[in-house]
Amino acid sequence: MDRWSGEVHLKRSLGFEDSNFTFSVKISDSANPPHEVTEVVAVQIVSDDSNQLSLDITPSELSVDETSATIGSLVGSIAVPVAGKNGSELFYFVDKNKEDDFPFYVNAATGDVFVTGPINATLKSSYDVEVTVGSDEIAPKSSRLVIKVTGNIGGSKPSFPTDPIVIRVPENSRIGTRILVLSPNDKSVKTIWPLKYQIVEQSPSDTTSFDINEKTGELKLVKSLDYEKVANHLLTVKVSSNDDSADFQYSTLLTVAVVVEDVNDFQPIFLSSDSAEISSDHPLNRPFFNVFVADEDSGDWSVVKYVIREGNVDGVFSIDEKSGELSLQKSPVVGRSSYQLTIRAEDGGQLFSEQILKINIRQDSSIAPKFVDRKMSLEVAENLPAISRIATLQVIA
Ligand SMILES: [Ca+2]
Ligand SMILES: [Ca+2]
Repeated sequence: MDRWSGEVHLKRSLGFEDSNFTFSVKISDSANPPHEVTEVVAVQIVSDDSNQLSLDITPSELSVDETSATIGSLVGSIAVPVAGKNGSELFYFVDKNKEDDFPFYVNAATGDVFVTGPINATLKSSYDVEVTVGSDEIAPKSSRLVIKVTGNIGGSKPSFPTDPIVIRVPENSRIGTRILVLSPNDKSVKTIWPLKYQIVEQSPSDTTSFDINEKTGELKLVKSLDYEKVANHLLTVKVSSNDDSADFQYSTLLTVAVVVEDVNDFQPIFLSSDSAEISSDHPLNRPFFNVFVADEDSGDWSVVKYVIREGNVDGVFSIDEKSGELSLQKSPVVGRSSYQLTIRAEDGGQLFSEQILKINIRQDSSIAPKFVDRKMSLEVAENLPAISRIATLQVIA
């Protein structure tokens, strides 16, 4: 204060953090003794926006390269340029609630930013967070920090084996059997890309025989297969990125063809009669009866072989192994009225059935006409024109 003019000057600059001042001023004149009066002067510090401290962090954007950064890598440092202030008094606080899975750590005292979790530019190329900056003396203020992740964007998309994926499954596979695990060719992609698997279509549509684990891609059997009913199943599987918030979305459709393999689950069933009749003078080596069976399997599992197991006294009868046609090898023993043959029909998978066939011998040498062949079935090719000859039935008079 100038003692003559009364001008009051600042000796140092004031900040927001300074408290208000009061001081007493004594005024006196030159009389002897002087007249005196003391007044209290209050100085109020008024905030001046143009001169307020800036709490914006610098830099406001950091960048990290996924190919070189590992957990613990320093991304960079943020700071607030505060004139005349010791920066170490400031603290930095990141509000992580605004950013799920924020794979970075900001040191509250130094402003150093480190990598603390997996980063992948393909999945997420930018993190945008609020950093709260303040100190014991400065009211906290939010500031925006953007961390960019650079690297191989989109370069590591999952790829899958050949489409369609064909798998062969035996029809007798148990429910719960794991028949396939869908997995990207490059296994390392799996951890970067959390994938979701869904069956979007099954054909035939009325059979929902399969179920897929949404996370693991494990395809399981949930209903019994039956080769005889449905030999081929087609599944359309949607594989997509599991994280809807990721920057880079991925989705593809895969076709899985399930080829059901036949299993020998049917034994031959006799369809022909269990009794036959033959004249005692029937010519030798001429079929007089046709044994036949049905086997609902396919291929070798349905190819049947016929044998006479028992009752063929003196080897009177023979059976054609393939056709099941019974013939006489020898004339029946004179006076014998019947034979009981045990016929076995065995398929290529060694399942079999047996039938006891009673053969009555007519001794009368009857004069009645009779068929030469007693075939029970005729084969007719489709598309044969009408009036085509399909067989000639021969009769012995
Ligand atoms: Ca069979
Ligand atoms: Ca079968």
